[in-house]
Parts: sequence; C-alpha cells; structure tokens
Amino acid sequence: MYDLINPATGAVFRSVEMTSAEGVDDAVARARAAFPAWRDLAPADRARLLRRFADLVEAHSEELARIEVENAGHTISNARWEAGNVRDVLTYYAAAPERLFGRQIPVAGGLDLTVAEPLGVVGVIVPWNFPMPIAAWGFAPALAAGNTVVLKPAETTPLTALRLAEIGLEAGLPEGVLQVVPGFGPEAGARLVEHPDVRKIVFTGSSKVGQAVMAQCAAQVKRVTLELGGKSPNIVFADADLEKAAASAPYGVFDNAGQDCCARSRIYVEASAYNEFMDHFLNACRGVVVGDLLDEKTEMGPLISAAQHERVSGFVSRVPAERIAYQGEVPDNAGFWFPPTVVTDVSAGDEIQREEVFGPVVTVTPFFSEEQLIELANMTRYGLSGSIWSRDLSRALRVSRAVQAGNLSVNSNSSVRYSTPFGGYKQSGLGRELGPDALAAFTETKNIFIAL
Ligand code: TXE
Repeated sequence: MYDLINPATGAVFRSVEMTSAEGVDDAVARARAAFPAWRDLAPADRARLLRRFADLVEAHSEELARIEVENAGHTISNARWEAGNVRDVLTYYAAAPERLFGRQIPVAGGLDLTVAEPLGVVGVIVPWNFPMPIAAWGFAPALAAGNTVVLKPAETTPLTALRLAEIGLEAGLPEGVLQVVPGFGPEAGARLVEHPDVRKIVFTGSSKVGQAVMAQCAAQVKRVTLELGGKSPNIVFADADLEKAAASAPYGVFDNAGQDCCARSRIYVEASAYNEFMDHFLNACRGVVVGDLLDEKTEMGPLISAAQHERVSGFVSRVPAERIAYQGEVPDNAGFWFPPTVVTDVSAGDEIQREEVFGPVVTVTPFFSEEQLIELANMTRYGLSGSIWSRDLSRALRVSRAVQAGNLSVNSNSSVRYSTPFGGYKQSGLGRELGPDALAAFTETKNIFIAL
C-alpha cells in the first residue's frame, strides 16, 4: 500500500494498492484480449461510447475536481477546468473514429489505398502535475483510433485516473479497453515500457526518465511520444501593452505553483521598458491569492510533495539573497507551500536560468536587441513553449518563428488547446499530443496495392 498525502496539509488521507510487474502483465494481457473487438467495433459505435464517456465526465466533474484538490493540491478553479478539459478532449476525439481517412494515390497498373490502422495496446505514463488532462490526452485519441490502453498514473496522484476508468466502464467501454494501474515508476512503469505486447508508450515526466524510456523503446523499435518539460521564455517588447503583459505574467508561471511544463519561467523584457514592466509585474505578484484551495478566488496552491518542496527550496537557496526581488507569503502549516518568488540579475548560465525548477519561481532579465533576445531565448536544451508580447505583429511573428519551441503564443500566455498540436522541440520531447496530429501518433499507415 502507498500512502497518499494531501499537499495542502501534509496529512495522509488514503492509501492505494500499488500494481506489481505481474499485475501490469495481467492488465496488458486483458488489453490485448480486448483489442480485436474494440478495433473492429463500428466507427459510429466507438464514437458513441466516447461521447457517452464525455457526458459522464461532465456529470461527475465536480466530484473529479474535488478529488484532485485533495490529491494533487490544485485550486478548485483549476481542478474544474481540468475536469472540463477531459470532457472536451473526449468530445473532440469522439469525432475521430468516423474520420480516420486513408488516401487513394494514383499509381501505374492498379489501385493504391492507404488505411490508418490502430497499433494495439498503448501504455500511457502520466506525471503528477496535471493528472487528469495528461491522462486524457493519452487515452482519448488512443481509444478513438481503436487501440486499447493501460495507463500508469504517478505514484502520488492516482485517484482521478482510477475514477475516470470507472466512469469509462459506466459509459459502456468494454472490459480491458481502458485500465489504470497505480504503481511505482521503476516497477509498474518500467514493466509497461518493456512489455513486448505494448506497441506504443506515451510518456510525460522528467527528462531523465524520458531518456531511459526512449532507450528501452528503441530496443523493440516501440513507438514513443515524449513530453519532458521546459524552461519557456516570456518575451516582452517595449511596444507591448505592458500592463496587460505584466498582469498576465504571474499566472504564466505561478499557476499550479509553477508545476507546469509550459511555465513561462524566464521573463525577458526589452531594456527600455524594464522598470515600467517591473512596477506592474511586482504589483501583480503581490495580488496572487495563495491559500484555501476550495475558495474559488484562490490562484495558487502548494507543491505536490515534500520531495518537490526540497527540490524547489534547493534551487532558491542557491540564488544569492540580493537577487531575490520578491517573495510572497504562504500558509504556515505542514503542507508543501512555497511562496511566489521573483529573481533578477541572473546570467544565462546560472542554474536558476538553466534548469526546470518546477515551482513558483521566475527570473526577469532585460534585453537590448531582437538578435540578443533570440539568442537568450534559445539558450536552453528545452523547447516547449513561449510567449511574445508586442503590438508589432510582424515582429511577433518573426520572433515566434525564430524561437525553437513547439508552442508559441503572441500576446497570451496560454499553450494548450485540445484541437491544436502540443509538444516540444529539442529535449522537451518527441511527437505531438492533441489536435489532429495525435491520431497519426496512435495509428500505422498501411499501403495496399491492387493490380488491375
Ligand atoms: O518525474 P518522473 P518526477 C520534471 C520536473 C520535476 C521532475 C521530477 O522538473 O521536478 O521532473 O519529477 C514514472 N519507467 N517533470 O520525479 O519520475 C513515474 O511513476 C517508467 C516535468 O516525479 O519522470 C510517473 O508516473 N516510468 C513533467 C512518471 O514517470 C517511470 C512532469 C513521471 O515521473 C519510471 C513531471 C521508469 N523507470 C515531472 N520512473 C512535465 N513534462 O511536465 C518513473 N516513472
């Protein structure tokens, strides 16, 4: 059994049974047995089941949100958005079974067809930062394309995934089509990755484990999608709506207490606007509401665990005190709270500017030219997201094209839309989730030539 701790209080509130490697083998065997019937189900029937699943998620959304508040320490507003995201992702992919189009390509001597076929059993490995949405980004397109799924949630946050699997059954998904196996990464997760009957792994988590997962997949030429975090820039030009950019910047990095792969944790401000931006930005930071997770007005909660608290505290303790421009306040209890923290006067090579802190910590740096900015923005091994704030649209587009990252936003800090591709350049990952691209990641293309 594994004790689950409420991050806001530090108290154990429940235990869950962890799945052994043999338990994962059993789940994969069930998923394999369920695959042919699920693959061969009429597309309209698969679509109907996914729509019913989405409707039941909607009906249970408040329950799911409250589970996430207790298990992951999310604010109730965020957790409600997350349950809504699961519903939306299911609804979006419910349209897919009837639209998995192939092609007919002109060739000599016959007729040529391409068909999209499901892979078989897909393993989805989910982290603790957004347990509900990241689970759905894996299972919804996988199921829509006709695969069956075994999903391993993070050790600390299995509850919403377990509940979603129950809701799926209630919606009519056949046994074995979507299974959740709570378990330890090196045991249950590793078994899923190395299991020869698992045809594809979707992994979201740390770079270190992601690299190991990719190496293991390579041994079997197993398909793999990786989403491994980031160190995303938030770029503010002097001609931007500075008040708007500054008001939005805290939420671009402190949301979910900074435990967001898209966190805009490096702010770059054009030097001529630096002081004005900082005035507005620090004001906005002072306004971030931290505390009671069930209060709709609360904007930031605790970190996930004592280990994450130690990690984030470690990063900040290594920053010279005079460079901490602002640190907010947090509840004084046994929960894993860490205050919103702003660091200035950093150099490109500094650890705090280089590493993914995954906590509510942001650096602010002035830049003097577009050329210098692009160099600074790209001076990272990551490339997931980024923002550009400017009223000059051609500049914003030019910089968007020059920043090496998968998801850029102009005059916005949002990265995720269920209908558009999401994923990273460089060491932020491999492949794309969401949108139409995810379907290609869960199918093989088969070409059939018919001689005439
Ligand atoms: O991640 P792990 P951790 C980053 C973030 C964070 C750091 C550490 O910087 O501070 O990683 O987090 C499973 N085979 N991100 O240690 O260990 C594990 O059980 C197969 C960014 O919690 O990578 C969990 O389900 N699976 C990130 C999942 O991998 C294994 C989100 C992620 O855990 C495994 C999370 C193994 N050998 C952390 N070992 C993002 N991209 O947003 C572990 N797991």
